[in-house]
Amino acid sequence: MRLTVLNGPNLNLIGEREPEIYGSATLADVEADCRAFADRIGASLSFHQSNHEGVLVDLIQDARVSADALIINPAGYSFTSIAMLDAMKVFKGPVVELHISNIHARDEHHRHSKLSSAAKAVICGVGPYGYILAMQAAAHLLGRSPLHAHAPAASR
Ligand code: DHK
Repeated sequence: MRLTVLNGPNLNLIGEREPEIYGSATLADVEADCRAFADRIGASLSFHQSNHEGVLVDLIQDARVSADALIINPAGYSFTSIAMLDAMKVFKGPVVELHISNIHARDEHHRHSKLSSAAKAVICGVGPYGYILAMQAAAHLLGRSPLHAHAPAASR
């Protein structure tokens, strides 16, 4: 099982940036936890961050051939990027959209993600642990849940 985790703009600064919203873990801490969890569930992990929309579009396109599931925290591009939405729609496997904060409880600029319509699942408000939940969700949606509890729902 091949998982790709993509991080959008300013997520390279978590740990330093608005810690009351995003917590004290750095993106390197998050990546280390994701790698440890990937090992535990027998997944390979590709983990990236970019501040540039076009780079993120390229990475989403690359995931078509390199990943079985895509986990994406689009950060500020959640609210603006039709280009990322279009790229996500081409990805055939499950897409899990993730936000560290609960975007629904935030100000008007951070409330409505344009990208959610291309996601199979959306996780938000759990803090950096949301990355682990998103990996679990992706494994489950691929029928590879470590818990074998339920079969995934058939349609997006
Ligand atoms: C991260 C950001 O950078 C914001 O632009 C989003 C998201 C929320 C997060 O919670 O991970 O609004």
